[in-house]
Amino acid sequence: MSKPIQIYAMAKQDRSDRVRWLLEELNAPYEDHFLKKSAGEMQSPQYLKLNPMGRVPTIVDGDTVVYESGAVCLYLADKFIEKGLAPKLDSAERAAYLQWMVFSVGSLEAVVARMFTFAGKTDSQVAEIKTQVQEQCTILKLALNSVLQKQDYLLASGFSAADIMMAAVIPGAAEYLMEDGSAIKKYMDRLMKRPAAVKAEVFN
Ligand SMILES: N[C@@H](CCC(=O)N[C@@H](CS)C(=O)NCC(=O)O)C(=O)O
Repeated sequence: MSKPIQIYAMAKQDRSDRVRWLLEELNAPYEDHFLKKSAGEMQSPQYLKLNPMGRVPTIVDGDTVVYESGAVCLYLADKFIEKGLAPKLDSAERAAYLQWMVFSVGSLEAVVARMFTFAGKTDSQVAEIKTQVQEQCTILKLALNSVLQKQDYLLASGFSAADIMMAAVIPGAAEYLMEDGSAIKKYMDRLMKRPAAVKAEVFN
């Protein structure tokens, strides 16, 4: 058994959710360290040495420190590549896998995160943000539907770390991405029931 991966987070439902879900799927040991923002722990000199932005998640694996949830999941799926949640470097599916991993944070989460910026905004500003998110989601769904209407997971070979990244982000804009009966809703229904996701409390 490898040494436990140390996860720094604020709560199980922040962006550390995807890291914990992946580690549960990999059956790899980990230890959580929940930082108290109100007590200044995100900005402590010790934590800033790990993540100079004072954000979470960050992982420590022996001498290796990684932050940015997408990079953390890429790193962990490769570290335990024998578990089959990342295609090998010479696999024909490696390119699609990298594409979806980057899409999940770079394209999808960049839009979905706007749904969490309503504090202090007027009703008309909120309505404007929602309109922009809806417009962007319409475009992003073209990509997701192109695969999910023909297969159960992002990769034709089956479930991978890319599904964890995507499924952790989609519910943030459920009203624009998870319409009843849609391929994305059915995809989410499959993923949300996975025992590792339930154990990691990703969708609580
Ligand atoms: N792109 C980064 C985003 C990291 C991020 O913004 N995390 C939030 C929590 S989910 C955070 O640390 N916020 C700082 C704060 O609330 O002070 C990632 O995916 O890891």
